[in-house]
Amino acid sequence: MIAHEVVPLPDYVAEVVHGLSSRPKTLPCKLFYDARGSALFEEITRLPEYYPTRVELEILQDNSREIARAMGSPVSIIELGAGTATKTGTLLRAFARRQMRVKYFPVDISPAALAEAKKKIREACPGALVRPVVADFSNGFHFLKSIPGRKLVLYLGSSIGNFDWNDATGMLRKVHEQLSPGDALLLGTDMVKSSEILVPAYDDAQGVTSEFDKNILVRLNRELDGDFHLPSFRHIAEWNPMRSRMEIYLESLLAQVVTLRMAGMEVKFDAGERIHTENSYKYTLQMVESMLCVSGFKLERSWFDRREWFGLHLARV
Ligand code: AVI
Repeated sequence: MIAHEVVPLPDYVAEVVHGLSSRPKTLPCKLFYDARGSALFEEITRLPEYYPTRVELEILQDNSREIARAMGSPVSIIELGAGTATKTGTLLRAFARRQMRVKYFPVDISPAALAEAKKKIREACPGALVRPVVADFSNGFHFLKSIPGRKLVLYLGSSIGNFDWNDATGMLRKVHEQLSPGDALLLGTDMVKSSEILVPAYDDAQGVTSEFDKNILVRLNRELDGDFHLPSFRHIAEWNPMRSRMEIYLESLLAQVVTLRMAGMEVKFDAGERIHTENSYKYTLQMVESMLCVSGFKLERSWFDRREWFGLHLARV
C-alpha cells in the first residue's frame, strides 16, 4: 500500500481563490511578505525613489524631544509591526532623557525580526528595557491590556495606508478599545503629493518594486503548485487621485491560462487583464483627523518634514 502524505493547504487559499475568480482580479497584499518579500521590502526602503522611510526617520530625528515632551509622564512604548525597529532608537533615546527607565514593547508576527529589533535597540538605547511581543493583529490587540502604566502606541511607516478606510478605522478602533484615557497613538502617514514623486516611488528604475510585486506569483507557484510564467506579467503602479491612493497591479501581457494545482483552480487571463495586488493611501491632514476621530482618538499634534511629504500624528484617547 502507498501512503500518501497530506500536505496542509495554506490558510489564505480561500482568499486567493476568491480574489482570482473576481472581476477585477485581486490578491491580498499580505502575501507579499514571505522571507524573500520582506527582504525585498527592506531593499525598497533604501531606494532613492522610495522616500517614505527616509523622510519619516528625518521627522523622528528632528522632533523626538518634542514628541517625548508632548507625551508627558513616563510611558511604556509599544510599536505595532515593529519589524527590526530601524527607526525607533532616536525616539527611545529622547524618552530616556525624560524618564528613569524606558520600557519598549516591539510587537510583530516574526520572532526573527523581533530578535533583531532587540539587538538594535540595545545598541541605540542601552538603558531601555525591551520586551518583544509576538502577535498576529488579526487576533486583535488584547496584549495591550497586559502592558502596565501609561502607553504610547507607535504605528509607523504609513502601514495604515495599505488598508481601505473601513479596515483602517476598524483596526484603529480595536487598538483604541484596549487603551485608557491619557494613552496615545503616534501614527505615521504618507501625505498626498505630485504623481511625479509618487509613481517612481512605486515603480523604481532598478525594478526592485516590480520584483516585490511579482514575488506574490513566485509564492503562489511554490505554495500552491502554480505555473505563473513571470515574464508574461508586468508590474504597474498608478496614482488614483479620486481615491487618493497608489494602485499596484500585475498585468498579463498575453491571453493565457494559469493553473494553481493545490487550489484546484485554472485562471484565465485576457491580454492586458490585471491583478490588483495593493493600494497605498496618501492622506491630507483632514483625512488623518477624521480617520482618527472615527476611531475614537483626538488628534493633538502633527509633525511634518519641510516639504510636508510625510506626517507623524500624536492622537490621544
Ligand atoms: C508597507 N507599506 C507601507 C508600503 C507602502 O508604501 O505602501 C508597501 C510598498 N509597496 C510597494 N512599495 C512599498
